[in-house]
Amino acid sequence: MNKNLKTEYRHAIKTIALFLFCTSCLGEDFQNNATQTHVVDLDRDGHMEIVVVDSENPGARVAWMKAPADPRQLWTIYDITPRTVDLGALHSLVVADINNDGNPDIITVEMEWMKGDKPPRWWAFLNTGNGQFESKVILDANLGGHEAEVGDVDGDGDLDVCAKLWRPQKDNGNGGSNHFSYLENLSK
Ligand SMILES: [Ca+2]
Ligand SMILES: [Ca+2]
Ligand SMILES: [Ca+2]
Ligand SMILES: [Ca+2]
Repeated sequence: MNKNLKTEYRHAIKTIALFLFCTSCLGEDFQNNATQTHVVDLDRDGHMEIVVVDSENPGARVAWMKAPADPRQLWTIYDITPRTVDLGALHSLVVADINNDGNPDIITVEMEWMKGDKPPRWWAFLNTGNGQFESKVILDANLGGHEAEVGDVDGDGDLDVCAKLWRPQKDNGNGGSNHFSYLENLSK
């Protein structure tokens, strides 16, 4: 792991006008079955794996799946959900190397709308190699997110994290208002 890694992020919040789609027009079946996936060589063995998070499901999980020698046979699933928490819905999945050590990491964000055991948190699962991950909360401010993205927003060479939300909750960390949140990666 990069010795210079700092997992702290600087948080900036802006209240912006967000247009929210009518959830009822999508139907409950869509919401309950939605899942986020990403295909990537997670363990850097030259073969692709699949990362998956539940979306609008209570008790959402984070996991990755590895193919057997014959990928037409059953794959093995490795659950990396932190054991001591009950996560809220996870409608965000980004796989990117956020600590610049060459291993792809996993970023996800709990939603405000369907909470877990605590107010929504932003999570990084740092890939320490050999299919192992170190879970870290990178924001714990009662602010949820939906469809998070990463990018080098400030142009300093490390990946920052941004997310808007699906719909605000009246008790959220922004006084119940909509928000767009930007986490500045302090690795560099
Ligand atoms: Ca692989
Ligand atoms: Ca990494
Ligand atoms: Ca940056
Ligand atoms: Ca930075």
